[in-house]
Amino acid sequence: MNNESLENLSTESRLYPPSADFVAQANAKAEMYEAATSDRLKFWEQQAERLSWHKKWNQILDWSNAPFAKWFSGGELNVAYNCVDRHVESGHGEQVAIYFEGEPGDTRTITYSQLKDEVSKAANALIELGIKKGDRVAIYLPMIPEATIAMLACARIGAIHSVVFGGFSAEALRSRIEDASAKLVITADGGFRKGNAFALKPAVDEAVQKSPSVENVLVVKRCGNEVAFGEKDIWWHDLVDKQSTEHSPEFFESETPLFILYTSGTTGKPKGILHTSGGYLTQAAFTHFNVFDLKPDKDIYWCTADVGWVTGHSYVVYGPLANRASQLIYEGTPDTPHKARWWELVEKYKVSILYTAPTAIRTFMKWGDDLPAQHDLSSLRLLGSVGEPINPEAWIWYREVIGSSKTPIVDTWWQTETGSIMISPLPGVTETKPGSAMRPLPGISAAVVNDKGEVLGNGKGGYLTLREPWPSMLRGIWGDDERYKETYWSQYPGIYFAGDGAKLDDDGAIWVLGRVDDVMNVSGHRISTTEVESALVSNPMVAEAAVVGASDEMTGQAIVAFVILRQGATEGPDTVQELRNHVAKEIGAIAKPKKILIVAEVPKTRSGKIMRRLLRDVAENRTLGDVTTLADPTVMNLISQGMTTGSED
Ligand code: 7RM
Repeated sequence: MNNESLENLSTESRLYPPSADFVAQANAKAEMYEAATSDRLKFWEQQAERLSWHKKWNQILDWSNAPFAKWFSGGELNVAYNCVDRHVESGHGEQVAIYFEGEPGDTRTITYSQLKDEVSKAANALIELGIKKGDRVAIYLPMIPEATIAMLACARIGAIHSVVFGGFSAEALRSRIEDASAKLVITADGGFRKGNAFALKPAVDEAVQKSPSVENVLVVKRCGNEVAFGEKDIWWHDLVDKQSTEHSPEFFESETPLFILYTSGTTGKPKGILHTSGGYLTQAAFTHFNVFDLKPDKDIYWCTADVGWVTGHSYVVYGPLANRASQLIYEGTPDTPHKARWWELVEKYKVSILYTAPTAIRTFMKWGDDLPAQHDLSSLRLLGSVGEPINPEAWIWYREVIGSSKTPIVDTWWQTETGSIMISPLPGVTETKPGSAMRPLPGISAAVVNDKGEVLGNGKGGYLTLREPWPSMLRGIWGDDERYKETYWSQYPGIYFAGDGAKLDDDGAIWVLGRVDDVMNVSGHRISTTEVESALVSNPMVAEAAVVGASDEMTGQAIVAFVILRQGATEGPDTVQELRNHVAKEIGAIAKPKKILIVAEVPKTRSGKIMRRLLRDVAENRTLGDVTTLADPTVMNLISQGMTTGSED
């Protein structure tokens, strides 16, 4: 690795202090930073107390077997009890936990008391199928309430869930079932997406045929599409509906595994990221309460992530339910039946907190301001972003067009591995800069370092590291302790390396620049793809940009940009030249893209992250690498065709 600090950085001087009104009511207080600095473990111990424990812990943190942490060991709790039963016991059984809206427009409203009944019945059903503490259950479902219910039912009986995103293939499902030796698969006949029923069961049938560990398949009827039924298959309604609503939760030791979530690694084999109970729930609940400023009696919260991603685990299921949120779950895509569906939902449910990804924000920017303008979005009081660096211009658009120029924006940096948000503004406390995740949360110790691991000061760029264990950290990679140590702890011994590049500005605010392999080297200058993308998006014609470094004989790497124009902007003879000059003006001549292609789409993973690897293949005229994880594999054909006609000078 080369740590030469990032040069020619663009500067962002706009500042957004919290409003006096927001400060007056905010959950988070500035004193939290001092409290956590003066006694970090005591701070986390206090956060653990927001949960209900059956037995108190003996030790806050046991790091004697680093990098395998134990948090709150000796303590006992039930995660599902914390997310459901205790709210009913405290008199909130009639509060709505989930407002469900299916893509076709069907709706369900589930109160905490009903959720308790459903989770108890599902837990009893799992027991009837012979599922015991420690068994692995694969969940392959659309975004319907049963996804949440199935996860909580596993948690309730101490089984470990492994949610596999419903958009993944039979082979992706099979390899995950095999790696975890799952005994049960919970799925549905299908789900609704883009106006149609898409079948899930055939992929499960194919995967299960080659998975000897699977004893049963529990099938939710969602779409009513025709499905083949074999001897392992059982309808959810046949088994779950007849169960008793009574189930007494058992209490499990704090380090009891809660879930495995697979994430792609540098090799082909996905990594099963392992999370456990007490520490995970503590930090998920703490961050959800403070970063989203949740007021359980007033807010309608909506996190648009699928439960197939970690964001869906921590901020659709565990964090919000532990905090007794009322939340919206929407099954479908944002453009069905029309491109204002999300804004219609915000108006209909009076959503007050919205948490989504930059890719969605940039898509809405491209679709134009008139769609959100058709709806009353005045219920929104806080907006969040996650998944990728958010370009300053997209941040400003989000705040002005969606947030009526009033709402705070929390740009939250974290990973599947970190389990919960790590770096983010605290609304009501932090003065934010558009595009920066700002500072580590109280209790979190992060630093930007050079390749020797030396901590860098303000104004410098390097690698993002986490210096101290945190409660919701991964406890390892399922079945592969060596890979865990090698992947995260070998770059800088004793310190967690996140794999992201970051810079500190002159005030010490953190700007996450994306994965380190997304940093280009042009004539010896390290330039981040994110910064060039943000410069492009700051031009009013541009909705989205994806930038890669292509090998170049003269300069080592040359900058190639793929640009999507905003609705209404048309490409003129000078557009490409104008955009190149614009980048030179924003960042410096060194960052001027050698080549710019105007395209209709860029390749993205199903969770919305740009796949620069494929764009590099195109830019370097190579045959395309693996496209199986792309949300839409056809976009690559269009881009490759454009490459041969694209302009260059
Ligand atoms: C939550 C999630 C993790 C990677 C991470 C970063 C990137 C996520 C931000 C971000 C800049 C952000 N988990 N990332 N959030 N980059 N600013 N606010 O996305 O495991 O799927 O991905 O995502 O590169 O390492 S994840």
